[in-house]
Amino acid sequence: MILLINPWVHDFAAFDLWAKPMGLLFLASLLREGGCGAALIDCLDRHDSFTNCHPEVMAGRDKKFGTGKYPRMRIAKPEPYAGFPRHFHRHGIHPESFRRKLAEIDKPDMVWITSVMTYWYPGVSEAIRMVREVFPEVPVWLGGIYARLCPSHAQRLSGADRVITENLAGIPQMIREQTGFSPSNESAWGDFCSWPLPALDLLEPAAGYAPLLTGLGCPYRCPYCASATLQPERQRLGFQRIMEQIRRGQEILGASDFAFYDDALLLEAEQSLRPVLEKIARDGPKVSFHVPNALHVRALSRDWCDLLYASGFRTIRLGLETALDGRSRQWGGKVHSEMYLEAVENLFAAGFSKDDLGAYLICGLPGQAPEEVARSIGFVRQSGVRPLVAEFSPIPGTLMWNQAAALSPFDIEAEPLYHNNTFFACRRPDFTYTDLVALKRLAAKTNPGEG
Ligand code: B12
Ligand code: SF4
Repeated sequence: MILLINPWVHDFAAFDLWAKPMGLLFLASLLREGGCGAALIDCLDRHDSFTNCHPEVMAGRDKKFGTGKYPRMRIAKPEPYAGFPRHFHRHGIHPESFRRKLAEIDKPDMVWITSVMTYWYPGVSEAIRMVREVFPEVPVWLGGIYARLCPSHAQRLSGADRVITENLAGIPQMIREQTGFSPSNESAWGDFCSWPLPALDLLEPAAGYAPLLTGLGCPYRCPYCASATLQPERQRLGFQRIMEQIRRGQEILGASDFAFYDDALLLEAEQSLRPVLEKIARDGPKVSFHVPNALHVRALSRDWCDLLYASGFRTIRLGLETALDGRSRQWGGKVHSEMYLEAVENLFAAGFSKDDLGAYLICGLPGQAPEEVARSIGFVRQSGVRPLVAEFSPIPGTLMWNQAAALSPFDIEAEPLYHNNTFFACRRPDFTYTDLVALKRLAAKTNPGEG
């Protein structure tokens, strides 16, 4: 049996914006299909009763559409954040609850830990330390986004026996070498379209929502994004697989809210997502879809917007990044302002209200001036949409990484904590942390249409 662990988030702030450990859920289903048992401990379970009753914990709280606040405990700030004027927290279950869950489980043959943001590595190391206390001889493997973007840091500091950076195709062979057990479904591992459905039954049933992934990769190469490094190949599921994911989310979790994790949900979706949404718009089921990761604005033609509305999309985020067309071209040209205005018109005409919509604007990129962001905020507000400022966070392996490293007064190459968007490591004399805070306030200040 392999024990899968979704570790804590150590951060200034974290909110469960439909965040589930999708990678681990797919791995669990691959393992089971191949004949190997799998169990999950989710340190980010918001409804853990031991945790929410514990006097040291600020309890979690449910919010709209299945989202919510994680339970959290104030912890000491890591040294690189000394002097940064924010409190620091461990988000997720109480460590004692984690220890109890480990103690209740039969000794696994291996422990697999995932990782998401690079700057969340302290939660990963803490989980590995505690696993070692309970199962000192069990091999611990670490995979996921931090492991792939910062492999040498993870090898040195995570405490894992092995850091996995390889494509899943090679994992069955590694399992065989480690345990002597051969998964019977070896050929499925390397092909996303052959993966079994994610093991939603391992999530706590009160989750309230289900994650959906209909495709991997993105055809664009925006210089600040790691999509191409993490998922170099484009693959899309067909009608049947997507419908099954939705049906199982309803059956297993009782979910009526679904969040898409795709990097490029609406691109090349004519033969995959479109027929699914057409069927749902026509015959049900009545569900709500949310897209916390931005949609590609260029895909939002009138008929796509009508379809999104009719099939139950409720939270739409648009990837605008900047309203300055020159800048946009420089950053890969995924959208321009006229295209954006047309998309917004289509969304409103389809029936969406301003409460459903938000447009991401990236803030603080190398070379960008605060006035550019302020202008973009004004432009988005004028269009009737809520501007959402996303602080630039430098990501290893991206086209902009070297520029960010040269610009930042902090050692972002040696210390992943500096990749934290809240910390804003690329602050500089002509784009200060105070500028960033002021821009965030400006974006939050007035309601759409009032600016
Ligand atoms: C969905 C998503 C979100 C969701 C939630 C994600 C979550 N689960 O918590 C939401 C919308 C909330 C989100 C928010 C943000 N995100 Co985000 N997000 C993603 C996205 C698109 C997909 C992640 C995912 O679930 N993939 C699908 C699963 C199947 O893949 P996976 O987890 O990698 O797992 C696979 C392998 O890694 C492997 N694996 C995983 N674990 C293990 C373990 C073992 C042992 C093994 C063998 C294998 C293995 O197997 C899996 C199957 O192949 C990625 C981009 C990407 N393409 O990865 C960005 C990404 C992770 N996000 C990123 C960023 C910057 C953010 C934000 C900071 C944006 C912002 N400025 O606001 C916020 C921060 C959120 C916060 N503070 O709470 C960056 C990461 C930056 C970093 N420094 O690490 C990414 C990489 C995008 C980018 N810009 O390049 N995000
Ligand atoms: S379009 Fe979005 S997912 Fe694709 S590379 Fe650009 S930021 Fe990343």
